[in-house]
Amino acid sequence: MNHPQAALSRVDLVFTLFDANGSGEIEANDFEVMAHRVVEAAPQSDAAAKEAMTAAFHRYWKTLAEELDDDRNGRIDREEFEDSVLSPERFDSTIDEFARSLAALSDPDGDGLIERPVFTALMSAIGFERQNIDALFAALEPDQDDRISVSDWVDSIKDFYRPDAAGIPGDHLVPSAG
Ligand SMILES: [Ca+2]
Ligand SMILES: [Ca+2]
Ligand SMILES: [Ca+2]
Repeated sequence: MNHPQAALSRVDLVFTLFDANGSGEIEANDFEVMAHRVVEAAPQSDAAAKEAMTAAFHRYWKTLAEELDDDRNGRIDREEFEDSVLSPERFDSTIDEFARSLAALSDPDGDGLIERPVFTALMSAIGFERQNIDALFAALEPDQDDRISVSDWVDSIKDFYRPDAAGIPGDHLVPSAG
């Protein structure tokens, strides 16, 4: 298999961010921490949107644990996690639900558009760096009122996890070397 370095860099970044409690491995607690942080960053959203986001995080962990925890110790180390690029189709529906929940949380008024402060708050809660968040926002081509399209963002989240995707907006999230 031939996976571009860009895809591996994205996977490594996701691993680092998902290790929200900094233990060096990904475990159930990381998803509790991350879900709490993300929901707290969306004060304008209603309870249903927050519950959907929390449920999507829980499903995400469940899928990772089922698919990647080879030694069944309840934790996923970096090596186990990198195997996710080998079988991306196993994560499609989980990532789809995650992307849609995150997008819904970012669009509390349901007009299909995301304002920059809302986007920045959510992406910061996930753990991305401000400069990378700004670069992604620019790549998603904000309109004259500085808003991006929900569907473009959903597409870019899903692309982010596609091993064969290269030169995509989500690559702006990966800190460049040096
Ligand atoms: Ca951890
Ligand atoms: Ca393990
Ligand atoms: Ca909106």
